[in-house]
Amino acid sequence: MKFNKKSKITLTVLLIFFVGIYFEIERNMGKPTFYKEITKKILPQNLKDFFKTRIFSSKYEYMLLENKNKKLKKKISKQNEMIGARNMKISELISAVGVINFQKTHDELVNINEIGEMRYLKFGTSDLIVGKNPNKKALSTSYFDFSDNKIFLISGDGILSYSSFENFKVSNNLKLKIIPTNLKSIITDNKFFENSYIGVKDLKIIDQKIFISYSKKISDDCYNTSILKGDLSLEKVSFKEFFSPENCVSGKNDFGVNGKWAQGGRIINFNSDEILFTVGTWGEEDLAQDKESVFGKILAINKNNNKHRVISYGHRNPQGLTKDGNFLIESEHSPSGGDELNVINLSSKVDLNYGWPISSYGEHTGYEGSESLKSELYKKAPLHKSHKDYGYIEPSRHWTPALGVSEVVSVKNFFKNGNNLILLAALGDYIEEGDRSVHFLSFDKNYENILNEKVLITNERVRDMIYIAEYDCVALYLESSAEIALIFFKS
Ligand SMILES: [Ca+2]
Repeated sequence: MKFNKKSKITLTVLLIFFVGIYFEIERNMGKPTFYKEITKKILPQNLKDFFKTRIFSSKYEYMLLENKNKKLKKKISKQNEMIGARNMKISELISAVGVINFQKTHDELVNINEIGEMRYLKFGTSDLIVGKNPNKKALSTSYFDFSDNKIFLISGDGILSYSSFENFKVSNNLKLKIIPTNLKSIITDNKFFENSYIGVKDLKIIDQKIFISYSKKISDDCYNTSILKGDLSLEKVSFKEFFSPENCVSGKNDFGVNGKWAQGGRIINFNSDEILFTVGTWGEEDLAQDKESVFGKILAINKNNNKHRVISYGHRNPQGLTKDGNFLIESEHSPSGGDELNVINLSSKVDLNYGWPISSYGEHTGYEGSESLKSELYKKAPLHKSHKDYGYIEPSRHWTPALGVSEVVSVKNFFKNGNNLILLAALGDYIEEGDRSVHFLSFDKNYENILNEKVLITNERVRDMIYIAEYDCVALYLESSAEIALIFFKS
């Protein structure tokens, strides 16, 4: 067959025209366009289907999946809202009943080398249902303290209760009595009552005063970690603002990472005038190096006038804190890897700077695959693999992969030779990495070296831990399945 010049030009023009149409339709697939309106009218359905499924097959399938994904996301968020509303209703009903029921689920003797034999008891509940780690599926997050021979427990969504400690020793079925509070009138942020990162962060009783730390919403998506305080009573506790900074960190801060998990929030007694309080960075990492800012710090706060001073800084997310004489032992979450255990020597003359976010053995996360955000993060926060070389204090121990470090307690006078025993709780997911466990760390006399590390696997995220000297017992709150565990040392 032979083409003349005219038909060649016509064919070329037609080819360009159809290729143009193909790309134009492909480009606009899934969007409401002018062409779509026309094709809708002039093309029969079977021809439309043919084009969609054969000619534009991959793009068409992608579009279908994208639509499906959007619908599913909408459905999930609606269901989460419904679950949130139901949880609030259940919490109200439980509060009206006035007790939280716990049943004994476990009672055995365990033996750890160089620590000795211990009795390990567990009590579980199905009455507490609000978890404060939405990703890791904590069934219920709670915190507790011991005072006047009683265990006081507060759930992440603010249900306060107590039981005498004797009951834990003698009964299989425990009823923790609920103490009514005014929390629902103080806290108007719904996220506080839902499965979210927003909620109670610690409970501490000092001299008949009850302190709770919590994530406080200052303005839209802008939070800090604050403290409420009330007079301890078994009938009703009225909380008032105790420590509430004006500043907050926005979910859209300069670092571009929404760091709602980095809140800190631990409270311990410091001296007759002050408490100690840990505050995380909430994702605005460079605030840890700014001495004027409360974020990324361990603060001493006056019990009467609420004035604060910085004890140490350069912390990311200090989740555990305990005091032994002139030493503070602090645990701290890094983003990915590089969880730290730090010793803070209060009699030391050096600047108590622990390096975040200039030095860290961890790496950044939360940039969700965006290489440009990642390189921005390392420009602002280089995470050098030495603290000492940059003038900061090295951690006593760091863990990669991370343990998900939580509370630390000091078990005083455990070793006859003057060495020190520190227990560290771990959250995380993988027991083979040391997560979901309690770590028994033996330090020498002045907390200079760790001599030994033994692990008790709980196979549950250990959120809170207290040492009860009167009973030589450690109490754990296990958040994966809402259990209180007690470990009695057998000396
Ligand atoms: Ca550090």
